[in-house]
Order: sequence, then C-alpha cells, then structure tokens
Amino acid sequence: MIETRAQQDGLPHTLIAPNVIDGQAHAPASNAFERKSPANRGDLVCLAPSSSREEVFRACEAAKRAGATWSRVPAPERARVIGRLARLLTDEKERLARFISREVGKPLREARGSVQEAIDTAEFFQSEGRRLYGQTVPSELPAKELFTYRRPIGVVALITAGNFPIAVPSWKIIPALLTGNTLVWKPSDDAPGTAALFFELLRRAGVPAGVANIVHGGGAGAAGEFLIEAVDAGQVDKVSFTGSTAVGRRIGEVCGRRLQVPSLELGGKNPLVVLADADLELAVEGAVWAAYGTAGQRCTSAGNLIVDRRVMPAFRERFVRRASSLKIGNPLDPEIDYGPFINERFLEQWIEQRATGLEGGARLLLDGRRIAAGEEPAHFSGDAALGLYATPRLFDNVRIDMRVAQEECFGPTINLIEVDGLEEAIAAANGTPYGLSSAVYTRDAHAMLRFKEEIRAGMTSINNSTTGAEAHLPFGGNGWSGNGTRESGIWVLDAYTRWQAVNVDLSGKLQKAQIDLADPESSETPGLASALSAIP
Ligand code: UN1
Repeated sequence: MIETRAQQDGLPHTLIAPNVIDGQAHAPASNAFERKSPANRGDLVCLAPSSSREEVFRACEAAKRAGATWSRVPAPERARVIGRLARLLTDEKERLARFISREVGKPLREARGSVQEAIDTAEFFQSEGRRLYGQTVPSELPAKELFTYRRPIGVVALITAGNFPIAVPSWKIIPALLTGNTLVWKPSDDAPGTAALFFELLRRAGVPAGVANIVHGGGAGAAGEFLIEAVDAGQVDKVSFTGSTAVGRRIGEVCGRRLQVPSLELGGKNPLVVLADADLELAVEGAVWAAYGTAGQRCTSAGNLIVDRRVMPAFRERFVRRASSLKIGNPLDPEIDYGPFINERFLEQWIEQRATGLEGGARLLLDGRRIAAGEEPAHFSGDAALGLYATPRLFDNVRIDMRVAQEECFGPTINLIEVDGLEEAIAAANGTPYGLSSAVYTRDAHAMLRFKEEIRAGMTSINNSTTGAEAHLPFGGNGWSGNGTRESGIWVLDAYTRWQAVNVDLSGKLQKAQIDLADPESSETPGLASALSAIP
C-alpha cells in the first residue's frame, strides 16, 4: 500500500507517505514536503503531504462518522485488533527500527527499544480490553443497583513529536482506539515515514476505515494548527499532544474554551542528584546515559546534575573522562553511544545554548561543538559533511537560578550544580518550573524516602537514569511539564474515557434519593425507629 521511489547513488528508496482519510490514501503531490535523514542530508527518506485545513477537517468528519460504529464494537473485539497490532509490530520490529534510525537518527539499539515500547503497550492493552472495568456500587435505596461504565470521548486529535516516532504515538493511539474513540493523527514532520509505516500496520491489524486517520504536515500555520482550529470548530472532542511547553500552553487555552481536558506531555529540565554516599561508578554511568543518550533528545533526558560537594571532584573527574570517550556517529553503527540531532532546529538551539551558559557565568568543561568535516573526533563513524552531529557539552559552576539551568535544551548538554547535603539537593532539583522526571543516587533509605516525597516530578528513579520509563507505569509530569494527565498503563484510560454513572431501580415505585431514606424519622421504617426510641 505504501509506495516508494528509487534514489540515486545506491541510497535506499524514498518512502511516499500518504494522508489516509476515511480509508482513502492521498499521496503527496504539489503539496509535498521532504524529510531527509539527519545522518545524511543527501538521503531523502520520505515525501509527505503538507495537509490543508480542508483535509484536516475532512479527517475529523470521517473520524466522527466512524465513531458511531466503532464505539459499539465490544471492547474485547477492539482489543483483538490491538493484539494483532502487537504481533505485526513484533514481526516488523527490525525493519521499523532500521527505518527509525534512518529517519530520526536514533542508534539502532535504541530504535529497537522504542519499537519494543510500542509492542509492550499493545500487549498491555490487548488484555485491558477484557477488563475496562466499571464498578458495582451499593445503593442507599432498596431494590436499586448502581453501576459505573467507561465511555469513549469521541474524536481524538493526536499531535506527536519525532524523537519517539512509534512509541509515543502508540501510547495515545492504542488506548484511544481500545476504549472506542476514533482519531486523527498529525505525526511529527521529522518522522512522516515512520508514521506511515506504523499507520499501515494499524490498517493491517484491522482498524476500520475512518476509525484512524492520518494527516501529515508541520505544526505552526500547518496541519497541527488546523487540527487545533478543529477543536474550536467543535470537530474534536479530545486532544493529546506531546511537544514543547509553549505549544502545549496554547493548545490548553483552546481546549479550555471548549471545556475540554487535553493530555499534554511537555518539556522537562530533569534533575539527576548524586548524594555523598552514592555508588559513584553507577552514578556516573547513569548520568552520562541520562545526559547524552539519544543525544539528549528525550523529554526525560537529564538537564541538571546536582552533586554533593563532598563527591563533586571525584564525580566531575570520572564524568568528564566517560563523556570524553563517547562514540558518536552513524546510527546503524552498533558501537556508537549517540547519533545526530533529529533536525536543524534542535542543533541551532543547542548552538545558542553555549552563549546562554557562558553569559550566565557557567564554565565550559566540555566545549561540545558541531562536528565539521575534517575535524572529526576519535572513533567518529558518521559522515560529518552530511550529518547533524555534535560532541558532548558540559557546563560547570552552574547555579540553579541561571538561565542555562532553567531552560530545556534538546541536545547533548548538561550542567554541574554543586550542593551541600540532601536539603539543598532537593531544593535545587525542585528549582525549575518543570517537573517531568528526576533521579537520585544514594544508598541511604531515608534519603530515598525524602527525595520521593519531596521531589515535584511525575517520575522518579532511585539509582537509575531519568530516562527509560516502562510502558505500563504512569508517564507524565507536573508544573510546566504537563497538565497532570498521564499516559500508559491503566492510568491513561482516564484520559480517553468518561465515567458514566447508571442506576437501575427495580422497586416498581419512585424512590427519591436522599429523601426516601430508611432513617429514624421516616414512618416507613417503624422497625428501626422504634428500636432507636427504645434506647434510653
Ligand atoms: C519522550 O522523550 O517523549 O522514559 C518519551 C523514556 C522513554 C520515553 C521518552 N521511555 O525515556
């Protein structure tokens, strides 16, 4: 179903990603935009359509029509589709992972992991379709029964980022479909090809025409914005967005006008704390991975390393040694620690961050730079002339109130912040407006307990990295990291369903709640009244 086009010079084929609206594929024509590999700007990975407002609205209408049938399909039947999706993802794992590596530059090992995250999600929700529990609740009145049911919300608009181009969409698409919603998905314009492959698997798994629709394009002034306009126009019942705090805030405003609660998974400036008693080897390994893994392009990547002054010299020395030996390069090279930037925008923001840090008074311990042709570091395996690569950056002498410690930056960069003891460490860890993930390295159970209780983050690791949340725990943040909604596991069900309360009265007469009570004043319960009046 997905077309490809041959490229010259032995490059792999270009994928032609269509919009799919009501089951009809619309290949890009004069409205095509290009996605090139960040590891090789000469490799045209995908051509996809820049969708018009009209197409986006049409997709919403198709989703609305399809909802009438899909919402009535029994949940275990919908779950069967999700089960087939799990198997298809498993069968296609290697092909998808290789494509993700090519399209967004993720090291192959990590790309495989990110497909696995979608498989885990599908497997979890396959069986959830046989639960989707409601409750039976005792009534205050006789011969009356109370029940609760989860009901679908309606048309869900999904807008996703390019750094986890299958895993994060699967966190939204799978539970939304399982619970009986229909959807319109606007994937990242950094990963239209991966989105097209995933969408094709949804179709093969048996998601009917119109139940899931895909419209490609950019965010501002493009498909993403049109989809939010559709909220204002009453065409969308729920938005789920993963991306920047600035965009999330705007989406929240629009949804608020319609009295809707969107799911917002936004930025982070995640703290990783190293206390004086920590296992330093372990902490260094975790910190290097949290900072530079995925080239720092996870919303869960660490932004600030908060280290007790007693161990700072030893930690700093080991961290610099490890970071300096990282291998950068071709995402398909199994030896690399990280690959390229996903796009030019992230690279430019990361370049600007150098000046932000220096102007604030931070000291550069590792002066990470874009890797230019002819200046490649040791062990580099990419093509510096064609890819968006950079060496790791490390700032020292950072205080939590500096801009560099406050602002999220997608890229290989981290700040060292020295503190004195647990109290100061927690204050620094809570010292940004964000609250997504967090980590502490310590052997002291009391310090673990206090950190867990006092950190204002949605996710906390004890002796592990800030990254790497598992697919069946609640994922999401506080403060500027989101609006409190959660993805994954049973918790995400609340994002895509509304509770319905039902009462069934079998008494054959009108029983008035709160009024027809079996209380002592009621003449209709003489037994109880006389029993109570008999008490001296
Ligand atoms: C993201 O960067 O948007 O916890 C998601 C993690 C991954 C997901 C990251 N499981 O790092």
